[in-house]
Order: sequence, then structure tokens, then C-alpha cells
Amino acid sequence: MKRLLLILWLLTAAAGSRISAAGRTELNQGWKFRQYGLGEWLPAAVPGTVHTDLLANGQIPDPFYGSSQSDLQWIDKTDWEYCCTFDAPELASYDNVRLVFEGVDCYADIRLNGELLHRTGNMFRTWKSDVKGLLKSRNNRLHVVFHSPVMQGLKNMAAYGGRLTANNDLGALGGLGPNKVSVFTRKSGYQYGWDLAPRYVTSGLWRPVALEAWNEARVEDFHVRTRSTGPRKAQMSASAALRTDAAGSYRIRILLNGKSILTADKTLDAGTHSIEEPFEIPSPRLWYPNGMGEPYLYDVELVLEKEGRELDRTAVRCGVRTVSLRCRDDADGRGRGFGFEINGIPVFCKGSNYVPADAFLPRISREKTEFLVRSAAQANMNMLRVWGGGTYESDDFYEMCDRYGIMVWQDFVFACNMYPGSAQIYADIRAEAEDNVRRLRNHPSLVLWCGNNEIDVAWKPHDKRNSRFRKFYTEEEAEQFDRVNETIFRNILPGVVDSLCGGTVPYWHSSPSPGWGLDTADRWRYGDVHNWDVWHKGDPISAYNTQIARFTSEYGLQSYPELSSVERFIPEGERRLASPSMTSHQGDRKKGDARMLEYVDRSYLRSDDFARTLYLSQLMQAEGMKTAMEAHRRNMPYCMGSLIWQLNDVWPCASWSGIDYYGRWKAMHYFVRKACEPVVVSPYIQGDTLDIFVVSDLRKPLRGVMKLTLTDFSGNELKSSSHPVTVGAAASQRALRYGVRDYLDGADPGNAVLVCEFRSDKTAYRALQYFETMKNAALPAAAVRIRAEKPDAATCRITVSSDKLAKNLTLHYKGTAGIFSDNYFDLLPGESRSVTLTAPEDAAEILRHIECMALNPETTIIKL
Ligand code: BMA
Repeated sequence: MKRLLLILWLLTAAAGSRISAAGRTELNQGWKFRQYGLGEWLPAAVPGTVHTDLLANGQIPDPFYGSSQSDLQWIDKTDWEYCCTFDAPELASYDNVRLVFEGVDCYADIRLNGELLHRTGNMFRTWKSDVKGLLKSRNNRLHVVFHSPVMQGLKNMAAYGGRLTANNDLGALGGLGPNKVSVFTRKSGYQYGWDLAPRYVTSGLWRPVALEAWNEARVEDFHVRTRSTGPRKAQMSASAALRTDAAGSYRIRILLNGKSILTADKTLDAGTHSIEEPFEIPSPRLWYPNGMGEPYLYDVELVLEKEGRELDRTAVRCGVRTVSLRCRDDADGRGRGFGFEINGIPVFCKGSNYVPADAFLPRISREKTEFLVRSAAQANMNMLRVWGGGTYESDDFYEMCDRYGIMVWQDFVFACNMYPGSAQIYADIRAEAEDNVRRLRNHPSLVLWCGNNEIDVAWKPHDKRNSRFRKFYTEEEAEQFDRVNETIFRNILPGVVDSLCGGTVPYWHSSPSPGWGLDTADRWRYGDVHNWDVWHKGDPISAYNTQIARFTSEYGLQSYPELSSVERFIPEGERRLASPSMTSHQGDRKKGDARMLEYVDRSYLRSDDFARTLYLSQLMQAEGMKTAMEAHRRNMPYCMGSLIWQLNDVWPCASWSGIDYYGRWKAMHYFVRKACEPVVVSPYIQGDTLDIFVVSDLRKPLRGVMKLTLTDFSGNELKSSSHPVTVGAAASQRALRYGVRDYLDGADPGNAVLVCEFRSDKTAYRALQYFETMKNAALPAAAVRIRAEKPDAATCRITVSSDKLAKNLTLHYKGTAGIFSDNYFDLLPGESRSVTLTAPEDAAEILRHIECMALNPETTIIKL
């Protein structure tokens, strides 16, 4: 009855609030904000940030447009206040009422009806308080004062007594001169500026605010874990925290997909109790990563009863799976392996790094999150690494990863810098870790907790002379950091993961791993590696073929977004390289555009045309990422993982992403989709050797025939041959090897392409190999024919064909390339290819607006 009353109250008093579950309502409506103590109150969004509230009220220009970043740095040096008023007439009938702030960014004094509830200072923690005695039936006032995170950061720094290396922090842009305050506050590092992000240090209630009310008893937390799996049964364990108002006899029931599978009676005192119940799932359907099997999810519910009455019920959607990280010596004795096993089966991890999908976290919609995770799955990826300079992502993100079979490597939010330590800081970090590990531990997709991003590789605890950071500190300070790092990354964080996940999720202390306690001379031999020899050091793209690690968890090349995206954030007169606005959207301040163009020049003839320059940057990046992904896969099982830097963007900019801020796939994402297919034919040339590999992630061997055809760019066949090829289950096989000069046998390398086609089980897998960089190739004048048809009202099928080789043909519809089912592909002479586009317009209208570009210096477009 009381639950019913609460629901009625939710529907009336809090009209407009989202009712997420019985007994809980979100207090996200009716908020106002202003600069602290000044001016009029304006409407505010919760969840939200000051920046986005100012934007919504027309008080500031779009923070992403042009060069506005530098004009908006005052916001983070200002104090702000938020308030809302609400009625709660029915809550009087509840014995327990709790107010929950799921995320407060960051230094806030929170008051309810004048009473101070919290002084917060960590955006990653959840803040709860019992408010039964404070609530009135009408006119409750919530008031939150946000202190400037930057001014508080300066105070924290002064109290700490010194600066800390924080290389990415753009303190100077923020008006702080050499002072870098990011590491003195538990906030997402990228907000303070990074080479992929602007500097927008936010404040706000960035996650929901909710009231929870109940009588007698409540299920506070529910965790379902897989202890072991087998074909006949899975051994599971359900644990929960129960809160009871009175001593008595309670019953818990566990339901699996709606069917009761366990009942247990408990005699409990008043208070909080931990219970754990083992149970079995006969003939379990396991959760598998994308490409390996179905990511099956079970609904598991816990019902708490007393004397036949239901008191509370909670549900989780989880998967049956085991995960282990293999770090042992392997057969070739070359060092320590690094690879994941899911349900006892080794899995090659193909994927990317995930960065926050917006500089303003609360405006990332569930749709955008789903689009990004789905795009990863569509590109045949099976892993995303949530990078430690970002955040612990939203529940939406992990739900999508569960559903699409994307394994998540989750960094704790520490990156690239040294952090302060003290008893108080450690307690805060422990609470943050507990909140987040507890929130995320039911997700089968989460397969690794990692202590931090790039701290060990900079600090090098066991290779002090080569440390990039130690030289900034005295020996005494350095020893102190050794202790801080040891405490946070070797003690607190793994301790929390172990105690809350019960051994079901591995922990890795730092990515990359320079080898804690091991010789660091040869970094390719063990652990995970971030390969920035290409890009930051300037090595050629071909170096990816030989720089093979056990697991490369970062590597990348920058590109620009396509023109239609650039038009959305760069004012008209500035759409050229090195304009002030373009420069403010290039985060790699030291090398940036120059490095990108250097890589473009190595392969392509540069153009004065802006749109073509953007296109060339994307091709260069796409070829690079394809080269690396295939090289890593060819070296399976020595190498068992390849994660591109980076999947997505924080804001519209030049960056290493494969999908731009507006959701347009760059050439890279199309190329990577191919390079990550379950079976790839992978030819490559090193010196005078041409190797042709077949790599398969399938769990059965493949037998077939490899047909090689060498043709010139006009379609004249120069030679062909066929070869039987067998590749084992989940294996990489060198199928054929030739000397390049012998193979070409006098053919012009600048006018020849080798078509490698492997046919097996009625499926054809194809790859093309060129013999010259494109700037030296004799790309012909090509006549490209385009047709448009409407198979149904929403879709348009575009068919393209070419008389000669059309290299990296790209289609744009109303200026946009990244919305086709395929793009940036090579069309062989005489070949025709169909791609689809979602567009309601009729075929003639679509055809009229289609534009087409290719690498060939001359391309004639014929619309049919
Ligand atoms: C890696 C990341 C980020 C950075 C990226 C590109 O090291 O961990 O710190 O944004 O490189 O430079």
C-alpha cells in the first residue's frame, strides 16, 4: 500500500520527473542557477554543467565554435549556485527517506532546507544522506553552491607545497601561467585540456539527483558473479547487502529470467547485512565477445520478503562468463604473454580506445553512446579501452557493451601525471573506487580494471635513469612518489577490485606496462605497449609491420574531420589550414598539423584544395591503422591485442579518432572494419619480400584456394595463379611468399595491383596490394559512373563503376561522406560496387547531390 502511495506521489507532485523504479524518483526538474550571489536566477538542467546552462540561456557563444575557447576560461574561476524547490507530501508515511547525488562536479556545499548535507570534492563519488528528519511536505529547498574548481585546485596545490608534473593540463590557456592544478582534484583530467580536448573545467550536478524511500527493509546492492562455467552447468554466486529496520525472519528469492531458482530464509537483526548464496545455471548460455558467439544476457532478480509480504526487489542484467588475463611465460620463452581468455578460450582483442564523447559529459545521450558502441561492433571490434584521462562512463555505455559484445578495459581515472597522496586523499580514492567498481561489477563486458594510463611508463619505478618525470624532483620527493604510486596502484585499487569482484575481473596496474620489477630494456616482449614511435616519434607507417608487442593498447595517427563537419565549427573565412580557429581545434600543439602533413607527404601528392587536404589526411590515417591492425593480427598468438587510439572525439577537432564528434565515420573506420573482419587476407611488402597471410579468428580451420591476379590500372591482366591454402582455427598463416622483383617480372610497379582472393566455404576474402606509394604511382584518368535506385522509401542504393582503377573513391551526399555503408574504397577497372545510404529523397534528387572524389588526379563523374 505504501509503495502504491509513493507511486501516486511520484506521478502527481513530481510531474515530469522520470520514475526509474518503485521507491525512487529523480529530482531533475525545476532547477535554477546563477553566479553565486549575483544577478537573476536562470533555468538550469540537472544533470548538467554551468557551461551548458550558460549556453542554453544564451549567455555565452557555442564553446566549440571558432576560437571561443579562450574567451570562456572565466567560467571555471567563478562560484555558482543552483537551487530547486519540491513538494513531498507522501513521504511522511515512509520510515526511511534518502537523498542521493549520483555525481557532483565537484567542490560543492549541498544544503536541504538550510541544513548542510555534504561538502563534496570528488566528481566520481556518490553522495547519500538520510533526510527523513529534514523533509517537509511542501516547499523543500535544495541549494548547491559550487566553488570554483580551479581556485580550489590552487589552494590544494599551495597546501601540498609544490607543483606536480601535469603535462597535458593547459594551465596557461586557463590563465594560470605555469600552474597546473588538475591533479589536485578528483575530476576528469581531460577537462583541464589535453591533446584531444579543449580546456573546459566544468561544475554542475552531472548525474541524477534522486529521492529513495522505503519501509522495513531494502536491498541495497546486488551482485551476481560467475564462479565457473562448463557445458552442463555454471556455478554462480549472488551476493547482496540488505538493510533491515527490525529483527526478524526474512526470505530471499532469486529469479532467473523470471523463474524462481533459489529460496533462502534468514534470521536477521536490525541493521545492514551481507548475504551470499551460491546457485547453479544448468546448460548455461554464455556471454561471448562480438565475433566469438552470442553475448547472451540473463535477467536475475532478488526478492526480499517477510511473512509472505514482498518488501523489496531488485534486478540486474548480467552474463555468464569467466575472464582471465594471461601473463605467464609462453612456449617461445621470449617473455611474458598478455592476452585475455573468455570462458577459457583465448581471444584476440581488436578494438579502440574510448574517450568521453563530449567535453560536457551530461549532454551525451543514450543514443549517441549506443551509436558509438554499435559503430565499434559494426567495425568487427570486440574491445574498447576506457582511457584514464576521461571518466568512469555512464551505465548506458556498459549496458551497450554488454549487449553488443564489446569487452571493456576500464582504466581508473588517473593519467599521465604524478598525483599527491595523503591519508585523506587515499580514503577519498578508496571511496571513489568502491562506488564505481560496485556500480559496474555486474557487467559481463567489463574484463579489466587498470590502475592508470601511462604513469609507470613516465615514472619508471625500476628504470629510474630513464624516467621522464624523476628529473623534476629531488630524491626525497621521488621516494615519496614511489610510495604514493605503490599505495594507490599496488594496494588500494587492486584491493577494492579484489574484494568487490571476488576474483572475477583481473587488475593491471598501469598501461602501458614497462614491466614492474622486470628488465625494461625490451619493451616489446611483455605486457601491453603504447606504440607512439609512429606519430609522436615520427617513425614511418611501415614500422608497424615490425614493431610487434604482446598487446598494443594504443597507437594512432591524426586526421581532420571531413569538410561538412569542419563547416559546423569553423567560421567561413577560416576554413583553411593554420587559421586561428583551425589551430585552436588542433590539440597536438607541438607537432599537430605539421606532423600530419609530413605523413601525408610521405604517401600522397599534397593539394592546395582544403577539402582534398582533409581527405588525404583521412586516407593516410586509414592506411596507417589498417597496416597496424593487420600486422598485429598476423603476429597472433605472440600478439593478442590491438587497440587503436582512438574511437571517438571529445569535441570537433583534428585528432586520432576514427569517428568524428558529429558521428561521421572517417576513412579510418571503414578501413578498420575490413582489417578487423573475422577472416582477412593480409599481403604486405617488407624490403623485397611480399608475404601473403590469411588470418582467421574463426574457431574452425579454413581450407580454400588463393587466387592471385596481377593487373595494370587499366584492367589488363599481367598474370594469375591459384594456390591451395589451409589456415588453422584462430590462427595466422603465411600462405605465400615471393620476391617482389621476381614476382613483378618487369611489370611497372607504379601501374600494377595484385588482387589476392581467398575462397573458402563459398566465401571470398579479398585484399589488394600495390607496389608503389601512391604519390609515385601512375594513377590513370578514370571515368566513374554512378547510378541511384530506391529499394525502399528510406534507403538509396548507389552503384558505382569505373573504366580504370579508381583509387580511394569517396562519395559525399550533401557534402557528407561518413554516412554511406562503405566509402573510400578502391574500384578495380571494370568493377562495379553498390553502397547504401539512408535518405528519404527520391533517386533523381539524391543523384543530383552526390559528389565523388578519388585519389586519381583526373576523375570524370558520369551520373546515369
Ligand atoms: C596517449 C594517450 C593520451 C593522448 C594520446 C595522444 O598517450 O594516453 O594521453 O591523448 O596518447 O597523444
